[in-house]
Amino acid sequence: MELPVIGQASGCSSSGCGGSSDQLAHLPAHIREKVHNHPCYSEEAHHHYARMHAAVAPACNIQCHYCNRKYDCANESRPGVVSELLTPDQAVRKILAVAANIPQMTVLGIAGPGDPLANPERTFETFRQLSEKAPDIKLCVSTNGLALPGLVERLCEYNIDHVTITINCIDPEVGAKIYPWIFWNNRRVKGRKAAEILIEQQQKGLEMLSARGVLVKVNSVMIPGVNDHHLEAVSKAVKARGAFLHNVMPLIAEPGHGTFFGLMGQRGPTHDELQTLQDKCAGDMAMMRHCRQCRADAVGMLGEDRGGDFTLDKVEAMEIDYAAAMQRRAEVQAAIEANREAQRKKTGETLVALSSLKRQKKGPRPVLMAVATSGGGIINQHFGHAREFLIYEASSTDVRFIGHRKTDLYCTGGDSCGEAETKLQKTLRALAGCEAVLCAKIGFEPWEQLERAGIQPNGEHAMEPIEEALAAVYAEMVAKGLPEREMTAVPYRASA
Ligand code: CLF
Ligand code: SF4
Repeated sequence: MELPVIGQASGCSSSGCGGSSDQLAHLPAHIREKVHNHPCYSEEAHHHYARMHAAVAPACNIQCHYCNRKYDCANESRPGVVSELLTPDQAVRKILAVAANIPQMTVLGIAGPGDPLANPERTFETFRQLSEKAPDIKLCVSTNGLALPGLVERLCEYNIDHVTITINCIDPEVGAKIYPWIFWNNRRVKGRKAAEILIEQQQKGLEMLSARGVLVKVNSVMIPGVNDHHLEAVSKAVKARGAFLHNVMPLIAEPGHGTFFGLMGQRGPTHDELQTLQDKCAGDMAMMRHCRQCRADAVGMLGEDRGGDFTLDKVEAMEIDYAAAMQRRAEVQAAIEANREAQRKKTGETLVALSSLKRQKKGPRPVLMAVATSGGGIINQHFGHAREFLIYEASSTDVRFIGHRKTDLYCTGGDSCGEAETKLQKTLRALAGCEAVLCAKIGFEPWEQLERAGIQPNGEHAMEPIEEALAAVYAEMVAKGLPEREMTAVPYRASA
């Protein structure tokens, strides 16, 4: 499946982090067409378009040490986790209902809760019905890759243009520490041999898909001390075999999730460790940095989950006129594209704010900034309503997207662990290392506390495009003189 799981299952990105205007401009037109409205394959698109997952695939053919699919919790947001397992017929009804109610939903992914290709009949029946009933929806699948080579033809039959393979290693010695077993040719294979077979199948499947022009994204779970040193080599290898994008995601491991890594106390990476590795891999490969490690039944924009609005009983009660919905979808998506084009032009013009800095011989140091947004590529969220912040690095050369931080997913892991913290304290912790936070509005108390923590709140750029506003704030900070500053490392930790 997509990200690892209760822990995570196998998730999905873009070169989007680089800058300012159209990140897809360098791609050939037919590829741009495939990714321009895919929220995972294009960082820019994730501000505007939504995806949903159909949880039709319960079984898995391997075991990952970061996965436990039994877990379900309203606050859970890791791949592999679902509230309702659906039949293909139920899934298609739900997808049509979501498409009618969320016109910016452009992609349907099957990502679990097990492995979609270990459940080929359920997966392909869902794709078959959808390709007939909702041909405007892009189809996407995420797999561990074990069964992939044998199913490439069927994936192509339904025009599935986007496939994610979770590849955590290319060395069986490393693999044996991540995968205790696989189910292969009707028997369980363990240890190094299991990893060898899995790696071979993953690489073969990747080559076959690339040869057919399918866009393959590779997800890798960064597991400190296990495969972190190895993922640069993975990035090179998958690029050589035609992967389009690499998504290095942090391990999520908590004892309460019941995964092997969680119970063994295996830690996840810090923000800095993750970013450093992503930057190293980026030398060879386009990187995805906006992944939200979605549940296998997620619905909505990345980072939000509207699954509760589309439970089976609610869907059954809905009257859906899909012909009318198609019309509305086309209108809404045309308006989004017009808006994106206008934003790109405006940002291109106003990034001029950086142009005087670019001319300096030794540019000023970069600055991390946080943004509160509810989508649309603009600063439009109240500080107190933000459940996550987008993190950007502004420098004299560009404004680049670094990642996102959830306000309730962080902990230093130290003595304060387990103590009751206010949401504001958690938010301050999540914003460690940032020097400014841009939002639509902010109250007096958080303003004071942010300033005390060395983070400058800024509500002056409400409703402005994100990159344009960040460039302007950076230019102002430089003009006032940037103080020396050290970064703080904050580990990932899923909330209890
Ligand atoms: Fe889903 Fe994955 Fe398709 Fe996206 S998710 S199957 S490519 S439609 Fe996206 Fe979610 Fe990250 Fe996956 S944010 S976990 S990368
Ligand atoms: Fe879990 Fe299977 Fe996905 Fe691994 S591949 S994370 S075991 S569902």
